[in-house]
Amino acid sequence: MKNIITFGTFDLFHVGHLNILERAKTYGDNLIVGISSDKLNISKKQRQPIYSFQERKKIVESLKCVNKVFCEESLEDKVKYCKEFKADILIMGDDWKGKRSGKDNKTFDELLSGVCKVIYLERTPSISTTELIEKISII
Ligand code: C2G
Repeated sequence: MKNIITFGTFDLFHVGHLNILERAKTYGDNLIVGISSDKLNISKKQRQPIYSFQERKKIVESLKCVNKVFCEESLEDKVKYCKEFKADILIMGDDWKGKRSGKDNKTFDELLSGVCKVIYLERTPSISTTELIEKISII
């Protein structure tokens, strides 16, 4: 059984989120999703998510392509999470390709070398939570 892991805030859930989750699932048998806590989102995006962690968790775990959801408390714990869930592949949108993050300031490839494979999938164009907030706020 191949375990796929991915992470995100998944705020104002939209088709870009759905696309990456459904495509990630095709790489294995179990899709495990780390959802950023409200606190982590504030440190990542300098704003409170629109939907609380509980609401975002409820939406993501309702998807038939998702097998397990957990709370991502810190960007620094990625290695711990990947080992805990015995991840074979980390899959992220390609906005993360080459991006350095966390206190180690490492890319996922550097951070997870020897832990699990890392694959980046093309982001869904022209949709993001930030754009949705901007569009809705001017209606
Ligand atoms: N995504 C996508 N296409 C979009 C928007 C998002 O493929 N139009 C992908 C992102 O690349 C990411 C996932 O959907 O893989 C979740 O996106 P966000 O909720 O914005 O999460 P992010 O802020 O990237 O948090 O530890 C990693 C972080 O928790 C990831």
